[in-house]
Amino acid sequence: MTFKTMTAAEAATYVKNGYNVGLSGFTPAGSPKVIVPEVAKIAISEHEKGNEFKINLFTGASTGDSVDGELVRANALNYRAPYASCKDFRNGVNSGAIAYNDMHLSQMAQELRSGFYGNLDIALVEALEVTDDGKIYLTTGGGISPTVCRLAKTIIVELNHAHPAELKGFHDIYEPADPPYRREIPVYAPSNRIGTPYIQVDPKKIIGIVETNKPDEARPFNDPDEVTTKIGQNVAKFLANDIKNGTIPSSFLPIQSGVGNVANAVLSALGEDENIPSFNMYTEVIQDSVIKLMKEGRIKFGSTSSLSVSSDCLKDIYDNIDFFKSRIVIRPTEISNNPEVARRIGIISINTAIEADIYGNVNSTHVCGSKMMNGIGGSADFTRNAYISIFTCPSVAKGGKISSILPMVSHVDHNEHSVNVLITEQGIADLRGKSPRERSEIIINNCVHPDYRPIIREYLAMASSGQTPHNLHAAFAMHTTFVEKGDMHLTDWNEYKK
Ligand code: 0RQ
Repeated sequence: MTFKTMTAAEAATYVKNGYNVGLSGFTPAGSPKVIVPEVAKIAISEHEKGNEFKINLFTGASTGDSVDGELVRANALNYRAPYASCKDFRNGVNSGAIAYNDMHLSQMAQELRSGFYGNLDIALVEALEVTDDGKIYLTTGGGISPTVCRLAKTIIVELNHAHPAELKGFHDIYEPADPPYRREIPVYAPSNRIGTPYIQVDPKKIIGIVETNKPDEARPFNDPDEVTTKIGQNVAKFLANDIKNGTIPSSFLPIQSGVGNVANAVLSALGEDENIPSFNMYTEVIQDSVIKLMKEGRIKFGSTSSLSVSSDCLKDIYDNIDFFKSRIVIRPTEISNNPEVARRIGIISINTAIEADIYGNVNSTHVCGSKMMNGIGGSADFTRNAYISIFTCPSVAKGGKISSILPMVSHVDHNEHSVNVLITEQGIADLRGKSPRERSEIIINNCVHPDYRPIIREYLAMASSGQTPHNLHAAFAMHTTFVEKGDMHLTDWNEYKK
């Protein structure tokens, strides 16, 4: 069977108003790049004619600007799940124009299979190769591809020649059966392979192939600075101490690390600390720092759902592809982030907070309780099931006008029962085995910026009773001071003393 080749513009005509569309990829890595901008053009032209044109979009994680950016600017997104990090998208969500279901990444595929979202009309999938009998070899991202390919009524493949044929073999495709037929997922170590290097689909569903030659839309990271380096060093110090006292075995445990500037700096610091042994990763994104540490022998193996790296770094991987092929496996997110596997292999999770409170609750998603930043991503898939769960953040944001540690978080993503350790550039709060009152002492002493320590101490003095002492009149006073005055330095608690 030879598939019909078509232009991106022709492929886009198969995407209709109101369609549920599933995409390949995880972050811009492995996301389709040329068809969606053509869908956005159709939307603009339909809107000019006075017609409705919006789609519902399901992905592995964030995508590139050619997906979220183009669709938002064309006002062509009705609904989106489960994660996005594009600025235009953020504005669209916070204005109320887009319905966004921010959810755990490990659950997206299962929820699609459960039928919570209705039928999937079409899958747009970036691939290295498609065989006549329906074997699809993916590129740099795993995401929800196996599930969307199986569920969608039709599939269009973007065959991207920017990726070398040698990338074939990086993927380990495995889709669990649904309850009550599900068995254990037999991953006992990050390097275990349990599936096939391709997705098998019914070839009759592939209605077209669009040939492209476009690199992944890599996002640059800020280089580690004084604050993020200090946070990383504190994480390394904490882990080295846990190895020394035997809490972590001397052979170490697999590391999961989130996405972003802080996570990138933390991994670099772990690599540089000689008290941390060489380690494996069981994670959802491999960023530039991981590749560097693999070349130095500091990271031995990485299980991931994407190679979310800069263009130079991807070129480096492709130039040394045999070296990396034996050290990296790319999995569907349902497996890379699987709670069962994370708990079994005993991961150490390291994710980033937007804000945390004095009892150890963490907000990773919302600014001042209502404005979405990116989403929860996979952070809770790992945090809730980790052997040790760590959250990091700078103690202050926006030049010191915001304290990242507050009396009460304005939104909860990870609660006090799941968060083991909080680390800022100020220090380490080891919350394991502590009561809420004990936790508040350690967090204020070790993690809060000295500028905000007296302010938060004063709050605590006003909140004297209960298992988890709070003063509900004052719990959000630092947030409201920021909203009103642009700065959280609250000078007078008197009006809250009721
Ligand atoms: O704003 O971009 O305007 O400068 O948030 O902050 O310090 O650069 O940190 O890039 O590591 O991102 C939590 C957003 C951190 C990210 C978050 C502002 C700050 C800056 C970015 P600017 P930094 P990072 C794996 C796991 C949730 C999902 C997750 C994230 C911007 O790590 O999205 O972990 N995590 N997924 O100024 C107002 C505060 C703030 C604040 C920071 N308290 N109030 N603004 N900022 N703290 C990945 C996947 O699942 C795919």
